Amino acid sequence: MGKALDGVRILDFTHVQSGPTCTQLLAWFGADVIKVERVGAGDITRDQLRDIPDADSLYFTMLNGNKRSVTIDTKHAQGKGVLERLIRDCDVLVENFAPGALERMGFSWERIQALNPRMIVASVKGFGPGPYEDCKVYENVAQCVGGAASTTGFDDGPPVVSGAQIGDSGTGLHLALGIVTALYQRVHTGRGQKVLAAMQDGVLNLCRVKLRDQQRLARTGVMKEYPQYPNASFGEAVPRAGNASGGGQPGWILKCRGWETDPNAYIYFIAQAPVWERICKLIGREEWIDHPDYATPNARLPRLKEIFGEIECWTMKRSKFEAMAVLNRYDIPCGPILSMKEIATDESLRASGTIVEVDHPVRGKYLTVGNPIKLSDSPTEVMRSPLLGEHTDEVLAEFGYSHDEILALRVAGAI
Ligand code: CAO
Repeated sequence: MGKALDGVRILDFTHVQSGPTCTQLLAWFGADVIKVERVGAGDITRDQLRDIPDADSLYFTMLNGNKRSVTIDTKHAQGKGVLERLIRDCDVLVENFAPGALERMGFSWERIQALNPRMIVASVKGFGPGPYEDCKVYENVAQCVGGAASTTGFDDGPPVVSGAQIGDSGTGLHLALGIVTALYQRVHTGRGQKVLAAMQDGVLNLCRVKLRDQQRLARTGVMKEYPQYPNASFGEAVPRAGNASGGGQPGWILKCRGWETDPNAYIYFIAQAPVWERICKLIGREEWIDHPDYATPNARLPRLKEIFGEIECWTMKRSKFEAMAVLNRYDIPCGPILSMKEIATDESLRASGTIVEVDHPVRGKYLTVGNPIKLSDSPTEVMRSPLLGEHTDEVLAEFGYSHDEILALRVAGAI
């Protein structure tokens, strides 16, 4: 079966996490992703957080599957020549260098356009245009400047960053969508364009419910689904909401059996209005079904702490999986807190291809997260990450270089 992006050639200048997430997705959809790396060194993550000496790190291998690796010294005159040839015949150039690095290499938008007017140039940067556009940015910086950190954590503690890499991988996802959209527009216009995904913007996009809340707070001075209500005061900015649900149905994390020793013996419980009666029956509080203090969602808002306390008395008598099984029987939305250990061995995630084991010639078998987006006509086959420069000769030959020319480039230190 063919792949959705068959025939799309991507010149991949990305490194670390945000850009590689994007190009790995495009590779899973069938694009030919040619990762350009520094001669002798490669993507810095190849040797960051190593667990096996001399083997590419999991940081690298889990973000660069299904790609080909070529090494080119883009500051070498002959290396630049090779790049020009690649630019002429590729569809997309993706990069997440520090601001200005691509221009310093000699590849401004104008220069790339002159070489290939159909080329789409896609970039991740920390910030969009403005006072910080020249700044380097990493994941947690993006979480802080995009509104996530100030709204995550508990009211009596400092701002907290999430384990979900919404700054890096989240922005990579945004960029991938921008690229396929630009490819689609090119079908009609025949022209390439610039695609920019700024990490601050990407995080803010994922935090838009908090900007919603900022405006509600400014208008009404209170947000009744927040744990601060009714016993604590609100300030001028959206506070940290602990584990409160970000939507219209109240939720909280509740202890389950074993919580004293197991840090993940908890379940997320949503007191969804349509199943309120079932919740009351299940926990043995039938009198709440019609009681005016509990019968309606609005009446319950000032009593959420008490209500979740009562529900917790029920969940604490069960393991998180037992609670999940019973609650689902009653159509009550909930989710056990799964540890990474549990996720790594989850059979259904393996069966669906969301967790995949691949074999690497140096490190052996490793687990990776497969394509979370499933296309019925474009199935993903997750493949291992390339070794540094593994495909330099192969790719250069495809772009018309003879064996002798490749040898000469190598001797000159350009590849
Ligand atoms: N051959 C020769 N030189 C190369 C090369 C190649 N194949 N590939 C890269 N380089 C050079 C670049 O040209 C650049 O040189 P100059 O600074 O002299 O122009 C140099 O390598 C370093 O690039 P960089 O500035 O992007 O890398 P850094 O480690 O200093 O910064 C990062 C890393 C991530 C902070 C920065 O790239 C950045 O802010 N990127 C945009 C935001 C982003 O994506 N952040 C997420 C990263 S994941 O947490």
